[in-house]
Amino acid sequence: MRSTQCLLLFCVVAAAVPTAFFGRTPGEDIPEIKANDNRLPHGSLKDGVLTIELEALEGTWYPEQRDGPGLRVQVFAQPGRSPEIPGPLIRVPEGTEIRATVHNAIPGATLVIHGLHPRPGNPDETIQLASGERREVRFRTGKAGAYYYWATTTGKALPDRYGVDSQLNGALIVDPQGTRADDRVFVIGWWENPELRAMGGYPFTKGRNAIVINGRAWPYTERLTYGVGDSVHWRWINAAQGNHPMHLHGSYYTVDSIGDGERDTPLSSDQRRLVVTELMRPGTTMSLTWMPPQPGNWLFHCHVLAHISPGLRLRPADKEPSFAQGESHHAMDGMAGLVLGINVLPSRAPPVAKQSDLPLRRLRLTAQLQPGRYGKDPGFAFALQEGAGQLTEPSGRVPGPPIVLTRGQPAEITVLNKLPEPTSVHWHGMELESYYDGIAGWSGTPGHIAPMIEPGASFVVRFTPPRAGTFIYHTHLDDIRQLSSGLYGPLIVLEPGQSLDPERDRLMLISVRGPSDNTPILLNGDAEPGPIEVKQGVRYRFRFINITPHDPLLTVSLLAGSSPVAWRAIAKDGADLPVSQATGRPARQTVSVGETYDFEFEPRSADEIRLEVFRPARAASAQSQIVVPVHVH
Ligand SMILES: [Cu+2]
Repeated sequence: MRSTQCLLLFCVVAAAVPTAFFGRTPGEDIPEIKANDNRLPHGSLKDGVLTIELEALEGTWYPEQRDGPGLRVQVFAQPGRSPEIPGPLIRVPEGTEIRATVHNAIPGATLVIHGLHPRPGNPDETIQLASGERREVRFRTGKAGAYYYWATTTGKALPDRYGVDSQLNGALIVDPQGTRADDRVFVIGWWENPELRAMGGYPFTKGRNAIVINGRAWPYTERLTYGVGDSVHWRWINAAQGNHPMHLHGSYYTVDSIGDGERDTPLSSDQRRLVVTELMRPGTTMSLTWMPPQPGNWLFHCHVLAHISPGLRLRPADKEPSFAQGESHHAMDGMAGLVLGINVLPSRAPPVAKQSDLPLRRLRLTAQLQPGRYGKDPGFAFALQEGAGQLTEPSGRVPGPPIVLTRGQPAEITVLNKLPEPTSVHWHGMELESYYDGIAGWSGTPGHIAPMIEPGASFVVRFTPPRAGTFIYHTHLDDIRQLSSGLYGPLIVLEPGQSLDPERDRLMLISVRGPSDNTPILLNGDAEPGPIEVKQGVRYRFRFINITPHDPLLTVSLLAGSSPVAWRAIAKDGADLPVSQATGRPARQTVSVGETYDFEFEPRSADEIRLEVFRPARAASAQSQIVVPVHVH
């Protein structure tokens, strides 16, 4: 029954889309493309020489299910084997000579290959092959690091490719001499529907895209399994268009090196820092280390909601075979694209429960509905209550009220859902147990998986914040709509004995107003906020939060005239910066989606200054900035 349904759905979908991009024409013989998990290096390595053959050809790719929509794309392949996305992994020790025979087997297309050269390298050094042409290239690797090769048949630059040649990518990893690879390599790819793109300005959350990790989109991406305390090493390559702030749930990771494909720069111990979100721009790479502290199911995903929305699926969400079987599986149905699922197994030693001397804090967070707040669309808002205390004004203000907790003090937050639809709350940046992480149908351990919070129901969350800093709470269900409708707020953790001083502690939360496609950005809920009043000689802590749905390149600046004033960096994503990085610097910072940054600012003179939040335009009509006068007294 099920497979018949799938087949039927596939036929309906396949019939509705043009064959120019989708699948094979009947009778045509083009190979099926497999997903490449980048475990097995290509070629034979002998006496310091790697000999490989790379063939560029056309095939059919199934980024979702094998019986889902297929895409006709160009790829790299090992002759005689199934072509793969990403292309064959080239992985050798530093100093190896690579002898690659490349062959352009794409009919009627000129192939321009980048990246088959020593590192650090020149991005303009390319190899051009006419259709049918074959050539041998020889080069020595150069410096160890994570790199990639890529090609185009449309003459485009890497961040501009989107259609038939968007998957001509492969990883090129150069290992330091004498080391054994214990890492995994992930290549981000993005195929975008050329017909929809040609229409211009269409909301790509409603388009048909394939944004993939190693050739597959969520929930068909690989499941990774680790144990608590393992030292996990990953190399990420963004061989695609798009800015992707990559967010880890439930714990921090450390970025060990960053690169642009031609150069890979290891960070010294002084330059490394803990993050829960790190922005990857088009064409960049990063290597990271992560030690899972807690068992259970976790996610690593892009925080640009358009890149993980089910609306971008090739098979429209309403035509998806449902994963729901009795209990909710929001995690499978409700996301797509750039999401990786991780199962962490418990360690053999039982965890040592830390007792706290501090009394349990009991809070209640209520999600409420405000009909007609955004024209025909309702607004959503959070209200907060502590113990028997007053509910914060349920006036529908966004952001939600700050939840202020204390490091080391256990908190119990009852999330009560008064919306007419299910919801779920994620405690962004918080190190907690998987069950409370807020991904309905995923968070938790086998047999103990967190549900959605149904209308009228509540869900009790328990955690003890292990560090003081700036965090976020936000919905993680029907994300684009629920988030832009108002379900988010700042989550601040203070050191024991401290209280939030609204004079010195300035929350700067950036979000959007309402669920339309082209909605303005807000600073603390306001599109045109009033002046900021500060006093000379007083030390302020500015806590910046970007919880917009799709604005990964927001930049905040404190300017005097056209120049930034000075501030001191304190923390990123809730973790204090190491002393070597907690330094004074020009007051300008890109804050990507899902990042938080804390800066200390002490006004020194009564100069006229202003705070600017700059938003690179996504669409012609999107408002580009918020400018707030800062009055120094
Ligand atoms: Cu993304």
